[in-house]
Amino acid sequence: MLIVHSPAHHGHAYDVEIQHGQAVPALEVPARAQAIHDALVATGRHTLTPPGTHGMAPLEAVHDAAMLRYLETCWTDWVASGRTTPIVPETVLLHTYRDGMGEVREPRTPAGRIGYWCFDTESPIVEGTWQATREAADIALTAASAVLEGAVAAYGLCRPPGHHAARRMFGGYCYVNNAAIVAAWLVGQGAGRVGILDVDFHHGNGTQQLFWERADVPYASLHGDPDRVYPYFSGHADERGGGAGTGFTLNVPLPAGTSDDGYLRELARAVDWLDSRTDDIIVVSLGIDTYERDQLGDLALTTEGYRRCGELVAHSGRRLVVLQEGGYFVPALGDNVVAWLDGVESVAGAGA
Ligand code: Q9C
Ligand code: ZN
Repeated sequence: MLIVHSPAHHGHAYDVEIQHGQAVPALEVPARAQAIHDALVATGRHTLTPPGTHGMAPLEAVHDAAMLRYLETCWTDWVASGRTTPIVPETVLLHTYRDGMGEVREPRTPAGRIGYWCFDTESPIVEGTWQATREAADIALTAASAVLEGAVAAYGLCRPPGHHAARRMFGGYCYVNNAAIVAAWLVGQGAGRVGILDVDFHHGNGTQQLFWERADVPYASLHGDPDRVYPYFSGHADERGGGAGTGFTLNVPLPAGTSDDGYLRELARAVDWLDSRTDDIIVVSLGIDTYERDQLGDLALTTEGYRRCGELVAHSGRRLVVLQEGGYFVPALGDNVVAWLDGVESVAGAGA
């Protein structure tokens, strides 16, 4: 299978993140993508390629131009304001902040601006964040181009991940939404209705928001129940889309401890749902944080389970753009991604 990757993600690195008010060792680390890369190379069965450049237009099609400008320039402004530590918000804008007081304005100072755009304390920005973010989007678009040009499947080793980034808000280790950028771009290229299957442990709030009112990009997500886990505010089963997109969002919240058989049953339902609303291509937001040993998730998938997942998704007969999202138990990440893609190839053929 074609694997698109870039070393640019190594520049997006910081030591700690703030979880529940505590500084803890960063979980979204370069070693994640390195481990996946090394495992894919070790199979000797995949073709690795660097991303091509696609410019800003595909990003601007889904994100607010002012947010993209912020991401591009914030590190320089932060350093000019005398700070050198990773950018993490002190204040975060709540929707209730200006109740009865009119519109909010984007703050002018770097310390104020971050809390206008970023919704949590776990997504630091450092010097190399923008370059890594740009290249992750280019990785996703390069994988999508290959599929558009005829490949049955391609995998983008995106880091940072993307599915928590919304039109004008980012967080959850995500800065721009790689899967959404690709789906919108594919629609624009004439691919018809493009489905998104999100199997990261966390609900893809950003992706859901971006396509909430669209019938041409159906969105299906399996995730830990937001009544229990991050991102808390979205991903309930009664969220089904709005306006022209009513009925084109499917949320499947899962109980803690869900293991391979239970997960695969729900996955089969979600793939059928998506299949009947998609013309040709499915974009997969592949999170491996559903793994039994993942410290952010509480589901219990196994490496063999991931192989079965890949197989089941490939049985849809849809062409697949598979993009990396989360997954934090580094020692098993490589094996698990290899297993998922093996599952795809066992159905779609080794040339997939
Ligand atoms: N103590 C992705 O997997 N933080 N993002 C949970 C629990 C979740 C994860 C904190 C961070 C988002 C792409
Ligand atoms: Zn996740």
